[in-house]
Amino acid sequence: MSQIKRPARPARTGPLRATCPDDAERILLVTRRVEGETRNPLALLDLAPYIRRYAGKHVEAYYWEDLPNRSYDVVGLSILQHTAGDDPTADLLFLKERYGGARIVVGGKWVDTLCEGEREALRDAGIDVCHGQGEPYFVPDRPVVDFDHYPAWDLRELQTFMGWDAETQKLVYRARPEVMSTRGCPFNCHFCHNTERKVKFFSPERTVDNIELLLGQGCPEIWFQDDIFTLRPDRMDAIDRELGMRGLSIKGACKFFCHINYVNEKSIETMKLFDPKEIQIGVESGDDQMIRRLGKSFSSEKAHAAITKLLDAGLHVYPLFLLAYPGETRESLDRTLAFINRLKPRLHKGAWVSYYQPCKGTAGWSEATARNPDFDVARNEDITYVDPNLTREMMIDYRRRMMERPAGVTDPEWRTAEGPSPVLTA
Ligand code: B12
Ligand code: SF4
Repeated sequence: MSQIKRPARPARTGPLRATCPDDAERILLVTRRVEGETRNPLALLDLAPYIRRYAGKHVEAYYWEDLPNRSYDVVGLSILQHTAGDDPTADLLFLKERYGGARIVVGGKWVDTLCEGEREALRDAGIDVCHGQGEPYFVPDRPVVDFDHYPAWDLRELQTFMGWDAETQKLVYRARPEVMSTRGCPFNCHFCHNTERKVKFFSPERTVDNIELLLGQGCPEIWFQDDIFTLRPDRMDAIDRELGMRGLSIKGACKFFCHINYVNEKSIETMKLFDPKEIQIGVESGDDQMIRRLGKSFSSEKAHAAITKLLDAGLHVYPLFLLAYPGETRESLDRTLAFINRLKPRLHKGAWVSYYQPCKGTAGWSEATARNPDFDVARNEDITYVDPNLTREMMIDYRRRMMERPAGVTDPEWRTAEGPSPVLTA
């Protein structure tokens, strides 16, 4: 066992659901927590109770820094995306050594970005490779994932995922606000490695079970991570009704994403039911040609009109932009800056601007490789890719101006390019 002293849990607890016999196969699921990460590891929170319910196995889930000293039959590593500091292959070989005798398996979006040759090399090293959904890997007699009866998260996972508190410099127990009410996305943005085109909905009951669990753990707000949360107002309605029936409210204490193409009277009416603190909406660029290059199916005028409708309805919008995708020019950056400046007086905390990170397996990656192959993987606040049309200095300067707080605005929620994360020097 790790020597770490566990801080006390919050008093209110959520339900513990799945159980399994003592002699069941033992599975350990682990994932690295990116430095400074403050998010729920969704894949492991989903997989653990699913395996318990449908395969009756004993499952434990931990962050990498907290690996237990026990023996397991299977050890699974989940990787969403590896950052410059990690080496997934070295991690897998380390697990193989540390848990000698256990079957080692790797899964997660990172695996989906590998080519077949790279996956084969891992298999040759004695590692099982799960490409795609993990549920059928662990529960092979249920090859189609049962989304209708998908079990809700289990409190025990949340309790083993400890977090580092920068202020107190201590490990703390802290549930994060993220949930997902769907899987998959029907869109084809050229910067996104979307491997699940078909949208599958979890039941409203399961979504609300997860919300109840997080609220019970003291989460002050709920953040729906689905890019297409507003795709089906009837599903949002059903979640709202289920919350009401249980006497729960996340009104004024939730955030979600919305898509420009799904802003209409019905969806706005439903969004208002939730009284969201914030609606994030991916615009990505204010330049029509760049919007097309990015694979989005709307114009800048349509985006402006959609955001205006949301603001007119009294909703708080936080638009998201992606800077320096291949083909970006000073002129397209100027159009994006003008787009943001036009909206800025009505935005409660400005706009969020990410630097483009080429992701393997996407159209953007192929373009970026052809134009300037010298890039790495990192957080979207770091510059790794610089298009030949641009310089680092230009990118830093445009991002600063796009995120600048107007004179007189004192709202601490307004996030500028300088904070709270450190800015990379050119
Ligand atoms: C929601 C989302 C987020 C959410 C939550 C992510 C999460 N923890 O799942 C937030 C906003 C936090 C987020 C952040 C980031 N994201 Co994101 N995100 C998405 C999105 C839209 C959906 C992901 C999803 O469906 N999650 C649900 C879980 C359950 O699915 P899953 O992780 O794939 O897990 C399944 C399988 O992979 C498998 N599996 C997973 N682990 C394991 C382990 C084992 C052992 C086995 C057998 C199987 C297995 O089984 C799971 C269940 O079927 C995708 C885009 C898309 N449409 O796919 C991008 C995406 C995953 N994100 C991406 C990136 C780059 C990021 C960031 C790094 C952005 C950044 N630069 O800062 C951060 C990383 C944060 C982190 N370290 O976790 C990339 C990943 C790139 C890649 N490797 O392909 C994607 C594909 C988008 C893109 N840019 O192309 N993201
Ligand atoms: S960026 Fe969002 S909307 Fe576009 S394909 Fe990816 S998940 Fe879907």
